[in-house]
Amino acid sequence: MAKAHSYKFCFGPWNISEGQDPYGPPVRQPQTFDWKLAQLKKHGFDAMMFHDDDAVPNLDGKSAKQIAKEARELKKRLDGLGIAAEMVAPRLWFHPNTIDGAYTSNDPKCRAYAIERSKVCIDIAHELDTDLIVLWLAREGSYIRESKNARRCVDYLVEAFDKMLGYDKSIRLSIEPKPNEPMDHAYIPTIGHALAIAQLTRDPKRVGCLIESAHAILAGLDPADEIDFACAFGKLWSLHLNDQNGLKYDQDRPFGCTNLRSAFDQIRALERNGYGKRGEYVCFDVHPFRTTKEEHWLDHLTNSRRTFLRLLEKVRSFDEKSAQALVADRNYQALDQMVIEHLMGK
Ligand code: XUL
Ligand code: MN
Repeated sequence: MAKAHSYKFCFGPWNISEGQDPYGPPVRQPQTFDWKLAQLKKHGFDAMMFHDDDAVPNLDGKSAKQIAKEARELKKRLDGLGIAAEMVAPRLWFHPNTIDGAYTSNDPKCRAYAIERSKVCIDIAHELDTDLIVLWLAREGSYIRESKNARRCVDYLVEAFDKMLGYDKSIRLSIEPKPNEPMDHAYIPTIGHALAIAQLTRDPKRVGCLIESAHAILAGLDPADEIDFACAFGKLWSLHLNDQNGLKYDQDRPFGCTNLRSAFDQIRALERNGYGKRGEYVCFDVHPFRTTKEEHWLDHLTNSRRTFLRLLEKVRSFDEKSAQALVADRNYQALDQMVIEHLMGK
């Protein structure tokens, strides 16, 4: 294991959500952005992650000058509170121009919109002093295979990434794969796909990835193995820890909620790769259960952080020497029970 280090934590304004789902309206009154910011530091978090329009609301109707001014004002407020901006992500799934995809839309005008919007996102990131652009490619996929040419869509994606990399030589793109939802199938469903497409771009060194536990599980993969795989390439630049109960809609459950052992294994993978030592954050992309009352509105975040820190102790106190002796003896039955006993405690 690498030498012990401490972790920095992060969440996004959308993680204090109001409880709407496809079948029902919000059940909590929206909180102000200022309130969300104030909670962050108070509860042991260090950074906030942003969609471009979390940072500058309604940006499609605003001039470049106005956007820069609002982003600079936000940066001042963040500085005043001692909060860093971890990343900025272009929201490429809301506007009418993104109905049939953004970078991979069949309509050239819509593809051009997506690229322009991504450049605005980069400008905002610049003002907020982060070089990390996260790309959750929400609508880059299809509902039916015949509607798009998947081969051409790879070219469109590379073209869009190249335009962003060329627009600002200091940014890094961190692709957040997800296999489905809202699409039937996404074109970049796993970390393997993200790192493969990075190689086709003009500057592969500046294209990495972000792993979300729930997204890996939805792809039928083990999040801990995905972490090790990305780290083997030095490409894990951000992380959305949460949990997911099987192959359903994206649940964004609190970290460790469904599978404590998997959460333990994810932290073990982070530890052995020294994740966080180069300034990377542990972000929790979690949502409250719809039943959550307003007075308990932050519990899914504070509990995820608490579970992470408790499991980190478990990882660091795991008897590696005995575990390795069992591995050498190929006694995985005993190793399995050893992990279970360790997690249960005495
Ligand atoms: C969607 C998701 C997003 C991204 C940021 O499933 O995880 O919230 O993390 O755009
Ligand atoms: Mn996410």
